[in-house]
Amino acid sequence: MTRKIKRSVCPYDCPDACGLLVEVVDGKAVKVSGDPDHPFTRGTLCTKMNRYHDTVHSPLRLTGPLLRTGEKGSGQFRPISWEEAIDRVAGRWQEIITRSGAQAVLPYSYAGTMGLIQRNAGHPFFFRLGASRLERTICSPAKEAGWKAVMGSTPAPHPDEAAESDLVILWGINAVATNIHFLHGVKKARRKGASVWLIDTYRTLTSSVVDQTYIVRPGSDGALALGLMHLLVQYGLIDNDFLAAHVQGFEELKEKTLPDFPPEKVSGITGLSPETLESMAKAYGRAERPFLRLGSGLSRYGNGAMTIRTIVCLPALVGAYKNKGAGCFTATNTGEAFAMEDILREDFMAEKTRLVNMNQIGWALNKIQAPPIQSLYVYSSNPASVAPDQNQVLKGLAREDLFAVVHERFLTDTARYADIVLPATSSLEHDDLYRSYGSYCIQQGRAVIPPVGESKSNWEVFGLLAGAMGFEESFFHQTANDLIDHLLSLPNPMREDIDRKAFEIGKAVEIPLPPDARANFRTPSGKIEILNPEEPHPLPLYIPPYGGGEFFRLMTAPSFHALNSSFRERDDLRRKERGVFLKMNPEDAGAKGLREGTAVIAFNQLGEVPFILRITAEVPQGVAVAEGIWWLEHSPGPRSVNALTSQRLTDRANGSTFYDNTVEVKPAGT
Ligand SMILES: Nc1nc2c(c(=O)[nH]1)N[C@H]1C(S)=C(S)[C@@H](COP(=O)(O)OP(=O)(O)OC[C@H]3O[C@@H](n4cnc5c(=O)[nH]c(N)nc54)[C@H](O)[C@@H]3O)O[C@H]1N2
Ligand SMILES: Nc1nc2c(c(=O)[nH]1)N[C@H]1C(S)=C(S)[C@@H](COP(=O)(O)OP(=O)(O)OC[C@H]3O[C@@H](n4cnc5c(=O)[nH]c(N)nc54)[C@H](O)[C@@H]3O)O[C@H]1N2
Ligand code: SF4
Ligand SMILES: [Mo]
Repeated sequence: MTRKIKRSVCPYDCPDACGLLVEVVDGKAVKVSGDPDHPFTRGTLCTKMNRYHDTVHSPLRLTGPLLRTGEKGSGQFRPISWEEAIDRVAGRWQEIITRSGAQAVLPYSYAGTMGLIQRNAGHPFFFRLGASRLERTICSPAKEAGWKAVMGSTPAPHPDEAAESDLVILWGINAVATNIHFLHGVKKARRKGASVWLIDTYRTLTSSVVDQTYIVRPGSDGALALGLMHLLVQYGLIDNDFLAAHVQGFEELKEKTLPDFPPEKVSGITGLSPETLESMAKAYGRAERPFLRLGSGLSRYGNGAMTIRTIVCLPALVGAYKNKGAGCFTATNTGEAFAMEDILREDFMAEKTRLVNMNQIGWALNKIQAPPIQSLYVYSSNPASVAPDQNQVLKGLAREDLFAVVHERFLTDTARYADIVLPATSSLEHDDLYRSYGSYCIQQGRAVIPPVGESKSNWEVFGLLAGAMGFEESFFHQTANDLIDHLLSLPNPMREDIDRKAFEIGKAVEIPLPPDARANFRTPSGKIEILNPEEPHPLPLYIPPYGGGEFFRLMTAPSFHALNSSFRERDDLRRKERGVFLKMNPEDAGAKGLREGTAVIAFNQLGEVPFILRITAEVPQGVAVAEGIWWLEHSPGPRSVNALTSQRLTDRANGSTFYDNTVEVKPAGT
């Protein structure tokens, strides 16, 4: 028996990017724990990853290629060899390309793994093929756009600075579920006397770790920020020296916008009382080091980018951006530490091809465009579950004339619609390079166990497909390790001062923040741009969200026990979650005669979805909450939450609007 402890990295789309210690016995992972030497993980993992070996060695893992034998969606397949699978894919693509051109092929991928190599392995291949391109904006591009409009490419503060703050505001983030290691610094601050607030649309798990939860109406945070700025000016709680030296456009905002946002009006929009708004403004204005941690939920609205942009202006008024332990954290820019262009290889694209927005895959698969999409290649994503407007997505995937290939670890809702399923490795079985977007850590994650069954990594599969398509560029015939070595051989100013020795032996290392980060705002004017002449609206303003015709605003929030549709293979986690629930306020349920624990249907113009009702005062009136994205096989009916979400995009950056939908609710069977 051989027993070894090896280092690895959590590959999931989570800001923490934890370091793992994996105990390997005879080529199998038997235990996974948090790396005590990882600066952000500090030895603890979330509930999902504590038993990652159960995911890696799950009996549900796909272990060989499959060919469809039943109807699309039925999940009936027969095993085939890798050779046959690759021949079939390449053969069918050659036919399609001859008949209609390569743009009839569309890749669909997102963040099943965050590793830079495996995540992006398809980009060079599909650029070289001349396929249609996917606009990958399902997560939070509107949040980035909102930050950028004010702060340009200014780096975020170090997340642990929260420990030095005297007022931490978790704004639209359920950190207990989605950013648990950030709470380390928050708890430290609280022990030293800091106040901690949560601003959300309902009381989440995170409410139990803060001093104050402020419940706002969905999509109203932009008005809240303007209302707080109005009061800061009224109370004289602004930093005039900082504004004069480092901020562009405060006077214009003060003259033209803020007078329109007195507490009474803002109360009407947000649902917070004028007295609450006044006490919030005083506490914020008087705090010495207020630290905002913004989630992405509030950016997934028709007004999402403007909401973030407006909130990002708030710390400028009190000069918080100059102080350690203060300011605003949205995400880190660690991706700039690597030559991404050498991974993506956009230069392989002979001419710019059509761009299809991934949030509108439902329309794209159904709309007859020239050339229509005739083949979809899905990897590292589960669009049948996670993409909005599930009815349209499933209708498109069910098209008999669509040649669908899905490269997956499990037989997901999407894989069930594939003509060919290819088995994917897990992160413990392939080589990669990781960077965190919630801290400044980077880390290598080389394979620690051999592939399960005949599974292959994204990188290997694209190598095989490149060979079958006759691509001769040497790029396609290197290993993932060759590419990692190449990237690490290129000098980069961000990696200059890292602890190289630790990095080379597989430990996580931190990229040091530039010493002048606080004085040097990386915007065109060199100032914080409250007024940004490049924006369609040069000054922030309040735009209402899209909403809809139904009574309840639907919050499609993350689950504590899963990550998007990942981890649904795990019986232990599903048992802990207990079911597919819709949470509603007691008054609302009472008014409709709905009872706790009964089957209900949430519906709108796009579709209907069955849930089990949970009645709870955690949810305010007029809001319904559906946490988590479930596989259909575990759902009470034939559709899951995204049958209720629309393909509409955000105000900037073409992002998703998962939170900007309304529903009605009725008892099941009526
Ligand atoms: N356990 C778990 N962890 C995850 C994920 C998961 O599904 N489960 N998903 C991962 C991914 S892909 C991402 S992008 C991140 C997601 O993380 P983020 O989107 O950054 O934030 P969340 O923690 O999901 O919190 C979103 C919160 O926003 C709230 N919210 C919605 N609308 C509004 C609004 O108008 N105003 C305010 N103030 N709040 C609002 C929701 O109720 C929810 O609590 O987490 C990652 N980590
Ligand atoms: N209702 C609702 N819908 C949402 C959201 C929401 O908050 N509410 N959040 C949205 C957000 S923020 C995001 S980011 C998206 C996420 O959407 P996705 O990125 O699609 O996320 P997952 O559901 O985790 O699916 C990832 C899949 O990749 C597979 N996978 C993992 N590693 C590999 C690999 O190395 N190779 C291959 N080929 N496959 C692999 C996994 O098995 C898994 O099935 O979902 C969005 N959808
Ligand atoms: S907290 Fe996030 S990064 Fe850490 S183990 Fe859990 S999912 Fe992975
Ligand atoms: Mo995301």
